[in-house]
Amino acid sequence: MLTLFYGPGACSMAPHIVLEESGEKYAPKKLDLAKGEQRTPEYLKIHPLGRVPALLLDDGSPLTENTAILPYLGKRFGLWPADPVKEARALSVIGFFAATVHPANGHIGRAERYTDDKTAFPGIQAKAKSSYREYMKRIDALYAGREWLADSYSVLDPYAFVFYFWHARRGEPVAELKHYTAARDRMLERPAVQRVVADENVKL
Ligand SMILES: N[C@@H](CCC(=O)N[C@@H](CS)C(=O)NCC(=O)O)C(=O)O
Repeated sequence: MLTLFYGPGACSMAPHIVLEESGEKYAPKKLDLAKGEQRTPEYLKIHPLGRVPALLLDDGSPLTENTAILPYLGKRFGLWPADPVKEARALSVIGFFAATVHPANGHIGRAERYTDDKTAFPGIQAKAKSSYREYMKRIDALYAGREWLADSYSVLDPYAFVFYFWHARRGEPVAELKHYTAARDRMLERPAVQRVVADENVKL
C-alpha cells in the first residue's frame, strides 16, 4: 500500500488528489508544516530536505519530488498519456510547473532562502510576484480551448490546481484567467477533489 505525506494547502495537494481519484486504498499522513512536523528526525529519514510530498512505495521505500511522484502515480492509475510524444509534452508541463512556477512561489513566501540580506526581500518578492502572474497567464493559455491539459484528465490538472489556489490565496485577480478558472470549476466538480479540498481546508 502507498503512503502519502502531505501538508494542507501545499504542493502535495496534487498527489493527494490523484490518490483520492485512484480509488486505491492508501495511507494519508498529514503533517502540520507550520508546527515543523516536516523536520522531525523520523520524517527527515523519509525526505532529507524536510518537504512534502513524500510517497512511501509498496515496498516501504520513499519517493520524493512531484516530478517523479506524479508521473509514477499517473502511470499506475491511468492518468498519464501513453503515447511517447504526448508523454514528453506532459513532462514538459511538469518541468515548467516544478522548476519555474513553484520556485517563483518560493521566492514570494520564502525570500530568506535566496538571500541573507533582509533589505533585498521586497525586491525579490515583487519580481517573483510579477513572474508568477505571467506564469498564471501562460497556464491560462494552456487551458484555452480544452478541458484538461492533456487529452483527458491527468495528473497535470491537480498540479495546475495547486498553483491556481496559491494565486487566489494571495488575493490576486484570478477571474481574469478565464480558461484556468473554468478548469478550477471543473476540478471542484470532482468528488475526489471535493474530499481533498475539505480535508486540507482549502477555500476556493
Ligand atoms: N521540488 C519539491 C518541492 C517540495 C516543497 O517545496 N514542498 C513545500 C510545500 S509546497 C514544503 O514542504 N515546505 C515546507 C518547508 O519548506 O518547510 C517537489 O516538487 O516535490
